Amino acid sequence: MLETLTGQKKKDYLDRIIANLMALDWLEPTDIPLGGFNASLDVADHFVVGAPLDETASFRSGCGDAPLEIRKMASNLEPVDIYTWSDIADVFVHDFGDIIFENREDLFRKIETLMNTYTSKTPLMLGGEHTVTAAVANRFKNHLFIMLDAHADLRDSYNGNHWSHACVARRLVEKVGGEHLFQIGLRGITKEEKQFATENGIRQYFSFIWRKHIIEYAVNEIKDLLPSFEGLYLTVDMDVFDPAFVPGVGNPEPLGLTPREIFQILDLLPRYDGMDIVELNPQFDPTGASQSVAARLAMFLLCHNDFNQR
Ligand SMILES: [Mn+2]
Repeated sequence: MLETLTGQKKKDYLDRIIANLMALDWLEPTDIPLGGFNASLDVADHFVVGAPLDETASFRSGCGDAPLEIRKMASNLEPVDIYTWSDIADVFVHDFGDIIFENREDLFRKIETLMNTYTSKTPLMLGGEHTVTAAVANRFKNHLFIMLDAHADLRDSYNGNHWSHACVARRLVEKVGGEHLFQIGLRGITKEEKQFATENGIRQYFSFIWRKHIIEYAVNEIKDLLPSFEGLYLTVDMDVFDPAFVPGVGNPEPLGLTPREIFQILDLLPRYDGMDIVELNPQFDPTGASQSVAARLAMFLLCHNDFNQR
Protein backbone atom coordinates (compact mmCIF):
# COMPACT_ATOMS: atom_id res chain seq x y z
CA MET A 1 0.00 0.00 0.00
CA LEU A 2 2.62 2.47 1.13
CA GLU A 3 4.79 2.08 -2.04
CA THR A 4 1.90 3.14 -4.26
CA LEU A 5 1.37 6.44 -2.43
CA THR A 6 3.21 9.72 -2.86
CA GLY A 7 3.17 13.24 -1.45
CA GLN A 8 0.25 14.34 0.70
CA LYS A 9 -1.57 10.99 0.33
CA LYS A 10 1.43 9.16 1.70
CA LYS A 11 1.72 11.62 4.55
CA ASP A 12 -2.00 11.27 5.37
CA TYR A 13 -1.71 7.48 5.29
CA LEU A 14 1.24 7.52 7.66
CA ASP A 15 -0.59 10.04 9.88
CA ARG A 16 -3.46 7.61 10.12
CA ILE A 17 -1.22 4.70 11.07
CA ILE A 18 0.54 6.74 13.70
CA ALA A 19 -2.80 7.96 15.04
CA ASN A 20 -4.12 4.43 15.30
CA LEU A 21 -1.02 3.29 17.14
CA MET A 22 -1.18 6.25 19.44
CA ALA A 23 -4.90 5.90 20.01
CA LEU A 24 -4.26 2.40 21.32
CA ASP A 25 -1.46 3.67 23.42
CA TRP A 26 -2.28 6.79 25.36
CA LEU A 27 -5.31 8.54 23.94
CA GLU A 28 -8.69 7.97 25.49
CA PRO A 29 -11.22 8.52 22.68
CA THR A 30 -14.34 10.56 23.38
CA ASP A 31 -17.87 9.70 22.29
CA ILE A 32 -18.87 13.37 22.36
CA PRO A 33 -16.31 14.97 20.02
CA LEU A 34 -16.17 18.74 20.10
CA GLY A 35 -18.25 20.12 17.27
CA GLY A 36 -20.66 17.20 17.14
CA PHE A 37 -18.99 14.86 14.68
CA ASN A 38 -15.44 13.59 14.44
CA ALA A 39 -13.87 14.39 11.08
CA SER A 40 -11.33 11.79 10.03
CA LEU A 41 -7.79 12.83 10.70
CA ASP A 42 -6.74 12.98 7.05
CA VAL A 43 -9.29 15.67 6.16
CA ALA A 44 -9.29 17.59 9.46
CA ASP A 45 -7.84 21.13 9.51
CA HIS A 46 -7.96 21.16 13.29
CA PHE A 47 -7.46 18.69 16.07
CA VAL A 48 -8.78 18.87 19.60
CA VAL A 49 -7.07 17.14 22.50
CA GLY A 50 -7.74 17.14 26.22
CA ALA A 51 -4.78 17.60 28.56
CA PRO A 52 -6.43 17.25 31.97
CA LEU A 53 -3.43 18.06 34.18
CA ASP A 54 -4.64 18.83 37.70
CA GLU A 55 -1.55 18.69 39.87
CA THR A 56 -0.40 22.05 41.12
CA ALA A 57 -3.64 23.91 41.88
CA SER A 58 -2.55 26.57 44.34
CA PHE A 59 -6.04 27.16 45.73
CA ARG A 60 -8.58 24.54 44.64
CA SER A 61 -8.31 21.61 42.23
CA GLY A 62 -10.84 20.25 39.73
CA CYS A 63 -9.72 21.55 36.33
CA GLY A 64 -9.00 17.97 35.21
CA ASP A 65 -12.75 17.59 34.58
CA ALA A 66 -12.79 20.49 32.13
CA PRO A 67 -12.26 18.71 28.76
CA LEU A 68 -15.23 16.40 29.36
CA GLU A 69 -17.47 19.19 30.66
CA ILE A 70 -16.58 21.49 27.75
CA ARG A 71 -17.45 18.74 25.25
CA LYS A 72 -20.72 17.98 27.05
CA MET A 73 -21.72 21.64 27.10
CA ALA A 74 -20.69 22.15 23.45
CA SER A 75 -23.02 19.33 22.43
CA ASN A 76 -25.87 21.33 23.96
CA LEU A 77 -25.09 24.66 22.29
CA GLU A 78 -26.46 25.69 18.91
CA PRO A 79 -24.00 24.84 16.12
CA VAL A 80 -23.92 28.22 14.36
CA ASP A 81 -21.30 30.80 15.31
CA ILE A 82 -22.84 34.29 15.10
CA TYR A 83 -19.53 36.07 14.41
CA THR A 84 -18.84 34.18 11.18
CA TRP A 85 -22.21 32.50 10.50
CA SER A 86 -20.25 29.26 10.15
CA ASP A 87 -21.83 26.00 11.25
CA ILE A 88 -19.42 24.03 13.43
CA ALA A 89 -20.53 20.90 11.56
CA ASP A 90 -18.92 22.35 8.41
CA VAL A 91 -15.56 22.80 10.12
CA PHE A 92 -13.29 19.77 9.85
CA VAL A 93 -12.23 18.96 13.38
CA HIS A 94 -10.72 15.72 14.63
CA ASP A 95 -11.12 15.21 18.36
CA PHE A 96 -8.43 12.86 19.72
CA GLY A 97 -10.08 12.64 23.12
CA ASP A 98 -7.90 13.02 26.20
CA ILE A 99 -4.27 12.19 26.81
CA ILE A 100 -3.67 9.51 29.43
CA PHE A 101 -0.49 10.30 31.35
CA GLU A 102 1.47 9.37 34.46
CA ASN A 103 2.87 12.74 35.46
CA ARG A 104 3.62 16.19 34.07
CA GLU A 105 6.78 15.15 32.21
CA ASP A 106 4.95 12.28 30.57
CA LEU A 107 2.07 14.56 29.57
CA PHE A 108 4.47 17.15 28.13
CA ARG A 109 6.19 14.49 25.99
CA LYS A 110 2.84 13.34 24.63
CA ILE A 111 1.64 16.88 23.89
CA GLU A 112 4.90 17.55 22.04
CA THR A 113 4.50 14.33 20.05
CA LEU A 114 1.04 15.37 18.87
CA MET A 115 2.14 18.93 18.10
CA ASN A 116 5.20 17.77 16.14
CA THR A 117 3.41 14.97 14.26
CA TYR A 118 0.43 16.97 12.99
CA THR A 119 2.11 20.22 12.06
CA SER A 120 -0.27 20.82 9.15
CA LYS A 121 -3.27 20.84 11.50
CA THR A 122 -4.19 23.53 13.99
CA PRO A 123 -4.37 22.25 17.57
CA LEU A 124 -6.95 23.25 20.16
CA MET A 125 -5.84 21.88 23.51
CA LEU A 126 -8.29 21.72 26.42
CA GLY A 127 -6.71 21.95 29.89
CA GLY A 128 -6.25 21.11 32.60
CA GLU A 129 -4.21 23.64 34.41
CA HIS A 130 -2.33 26.39 32.64
CA THR A 131 1.01 24.59 33.00
CA VAL A 132 0.20 22.59 29.83
CA THR A 133 0.79 25.66 27.63
CA ALA A 134 4.52 25.40 28.36
CA ALA A 135 4.50 22.08 26.47
CA VAL A 136 3.87 23.85 23.15
CA ALA A 137 6.76 26.32 23.56
CA ASN A 138 9.14 24.39 21.29
CA ARG A 139 6.58 23.85 18.54
CA PHE A 140 5.50 27.53 18.48
CA LYS A 141 8.77 29.21 19.45
CA ASN A 142 8.62 31.57 16.45
CA HIS A 143 5.05 32.66 17.22
CA LEU A 144 3.59 35.52 19.21
CA PHE A 145 1.79 34.11 22.26
CA ILE A 146 -1.45 35.95 22.99
CA MET A 147 -2.18 35.13 26.62
CA LEU A 148 -5.57 36.06 28.05
CA ASP A 149 -5.31 35.73 31.79
CA ALA A 150 -6.24 37.48 35.04
CA HIS A 151 -2.75 36.68 36.34
CA ALA A 152 0.71 37.34 34.94
CA ASP A 153 1.90 33.79 35.84
CA LEU A 154 5.49 35.09 35.80
CA ARG A 155 6.77 33.76 39.12
CA ASP A 156 9.93 31.68 39.00
CA SER A 157 8.33 29.21 41.39
CA TYR A 158 5.20 29.01 43.52
CA ASN A 159 4.64 26.92 46.64
CA GLY A 160 8.11 25.56 45.90
CA ASN A 161 7.00 24.30 42.49
CA HIS A 162 8.78 25.40 39.34
CA TRP A 163 5.96 23.92 37.23
CA SER A 164 3.03 25.50 39.09
CA HIS A 165 0.30 27.00 36.93
CA ALA A 166 1.32 30.33 38.51
CA CYS A 167 4.67 30.05 36.67
CA VAL A 168 3.58 29.07 33.17
CA ALA A 169 4.35 32.41 31.51
CA ARG A 170 7.81 32.40 33.08
CA ARG A 171 8.52 28.91 31.69
CA LEU A 172 7.25 30.06 28.31
CA VAL A 173 9.41 33.18 28.28
CA GLU A 174 12.49 31.10 29.15
CA LYS A 175 11.91 29.14 25.93
CA VAL A 176 10.62 31.78 23.52
CA GLY A 177 11.75 35.14 24.94
CA GLY A 178 9.75 37.97 26.53
CA GLU A 179 9.07 39.76 23.25
CA HIS A 180 7.05 36.72 22.19
CA LEU A 181 4.53 37.18 25.01
CA PHE A 182 1.51 39.50 24.85
CA GLN A 183 -0.68 39.45 27.95
CA ILE A 184 -4.25 40.81 28.02
CA GLY A 185 -6.75 41.16 30.85
CA LEU A 186 -4.33 41.11 33.79
CA ARG A 187 -5.27 42.26 37.29
CA GLY A 188 -3.47 39.77 39.53
CA ILE A 189 0.26 40.46 39.61
CA THR A 190 3.14 40.99 42.06
CA LYS A 191 5.61 43.87 41.91
CA GLU A 192 8.36 41.37 41.10
CA GLU A 193 6.35 40.03 38.18
CA LYS A 194 5.72 43.55 36.88
CA GLN A 195 9.44 44.29 37.08
CA PHE A 196 10.32 41.04 35.32
CA ALA A 197 7.85 41.88 32.55
CA THR A 198 9.33 45.35 32.04
CA GLU A 199 12.90 44.01 32.01
CA ASN A 200 12.04 41.29 29.51
CA GLY A 201 9.97 43.24 27.01
CA ILE A 202 6.72 41.44 27.81
CA ARG A 203 3.68 43.41 26.66
CA GLN A 204 0.92 43.67 29.25
CA TYR A 205 -2.61 45.05 29.00
CA PHE A 206 -4.41 45.36 32.32
CA SER A 207 -8.15 44.81 32.66
CA PHE A 208 -8.96 48.21 34.15
CA ILE A 209 -8.08 50.14 31.02
CA TRP A 210 -11.26 51.53 29.61
CA ARG A 211 -12.78 48.82 27.48
CA LYS A 212 -12.67 50.65 24.16
CA HIS A 213 -8.98 51.21 24.60
CA ILE A 214 -8.01 47.72 25.68
CA ILE A 215 -9.69 46.36 22.59
CA GLU A 216 -8.44 48.91 20.05
CA TYR A 217 -4.94 49.35 21.42
CA ALA A 218 -4.26 45.69 22.07
CA VAL A 219 -5.59 44.55 18.71
CA ASN A 220 -3.74 47.26 16.79
CA GLU A 221 -0.48 46.53 18.56
CA ILE A 222 -0.77 42.81 17.85
CA LYS A 223 -1.46 43.51 14.17
CA ASP A 224 1.58 45.80 14.01
CA LEU A 225 3.77 43.12 15.61
CA LEU A 226 2.50 40.22 13.56
CA PRO A 227 4.85 40.55 10.54
CA SER A 228 7.82 39.84 12.86
CA PHE A 229 6.39 36.47 13.89
CA GLU A 230 5.43 33.24 12.17
CA GLY A 231 1.87 33.64 13.45
CA LEU A 232 -0.26 33.72 16.58
CA TYR A 233 -0.61 31.17 19.36
CA LEU A 234 -3.57 31.82 21.65
CA THR A 235 -3.82 30.69 25.26
CA VAL A 236 -6.99 31.54 27.18
CA ASP A 237 -6.99 31.12 30.95
CA MET A 238 -10.69 31.09 31.80
CA ASP A 239 -10.03 33.35 34.78
CA VAL A 240 -9.50 36.25 32.36
CA PHE A 241 -13.30 36.53 32.30
CA ASP A 242 -14.89 38.38 35.18
CA PRO A 243 -15.94 35.85 37.86
CA ALA A 244 -19.50 37.16 37.55
CA PHE A 245 -19.59 35.40 34.17
CA VAL A 246 -17.11 32.60 34.83
CA PRO A 247 -17.01 31.65 38.52
CA GLY A 248 -15.83 28.12 37.68
CA VAL A 249 -12.06 28.66 37.86
CA GLY A 250 -9.33 27.76 40.31
CA ASN A 251 -8.33 31.32 41.16
CA PRO A 252 -11.15 33.82 40.59
CA GLU A 253 -10.04 37.43 40.40
CA PRO A 254 -12.56 40.31 40.19
CA LEU A 255 -12.50 43.29 37.78
CA GLY A 256 -12.28 41.10 34.70
CA LEU A 257 -13.44 41.45 31.13
CA THR A 258 -16.86 40.38 29.93
CA PRO A 259 -17.30 37.50 27.47
CA ARG A 260 -18.40 39.93 24.77
CA GLU A 261 -15.26 42.03 25.22
CA ILE A 262 -13.02 38.96 25.00
CA PHE A 263 -14.82 37.56 21.97
CA GLN A 264 -14.59 40.96 20.29
CA ILE A 265 -10.82 41.07 20.77
CA LEU A 266 -10.43 37.53 19.45
CA ASP A 267 -12.74 38.20 16.51
CA LEU A 268 -10.65 41.20 15.40
CA LEU A 269 -7.46 39.16 15.15
CA PRO A 270 -6.48 36.85 12.26
CA ARG A 271 -6.41 33.07 12.52
CA TYR A 272 -4.57 31.31 15.32
CA ASP A 273 -2.01 28.62 14.45
CA GLY A 274 -2.44 26.97 17.83
CA MET A 275 -4.86 27.44 20.73
CA ASP A 276 -5.61 26.30 24.23
CA ILE A 277 -8.37 26.88 26.77
CA VAL A 278 -7.25 26.18 30.33
CA GLU A 279 -8.12 26.47 34.03
CA LEU A 280 -11.87 25.89 33.77
CA ASN A 281 -12.94 24.29 37.04
CA PRO A 282 -16.47 22.91 36.57
CA GLN A 283 -16.73 21.90 40.24
CA PHE A 284 -17.12 25.54 41.20
CA ASP A 285 -19.94 26.29 38.82
CA PRO A 286 -22.96 24.03 39.28
CA THR A 287 -24.99 26.40 37.07
CA GLY A 288 -22.88 25.49 34.02
CA ALA A 289 -22.50 29.14 33.00
CA SER A 290 -18.70 28.94 33.04
CA GLN A 291 -18.74 25.71 31.06
CA SER A 292 -20.99 27.36 28.47
CA VAL A 293 -18.56 30.27 28.00
CA ALA A 294 -15.66 27.82 27.57
CA ALA A 295 -17.61 25.62 25.15
CA ARG A 296 -18.80 28.59 23.08
CA LEU A 297 -15.26 29.92 23.04
CA ALA A 298 -13.93 26.60 21.72
CA MET A 299 -16.56 26.49 18.97
CA PHE A 300 -16.06 30.17 18.15
CA LEU A 301 -12.29 29.73 17.76
CA LEU A 302 -12.69 26.77 15.40
CA CYS A 303 -15.21 28.70 13.27
CA HIS A 304 -13.05 31.84 13.38
CA ASN A 305 -10.05 29.94 12.07
CA ASP A 306 -12.09 28.22 9.39
CA PHE A 307 -13.44 31.60 8.26
CA ASN A 308 -9.99 33.30 8.32
CA GLN A 309 -8.06 30.74 6.26
CA ARG A 310 -4.29 30.92 5.98
MN1 LIG B 1 -2.95 31.43 34.05
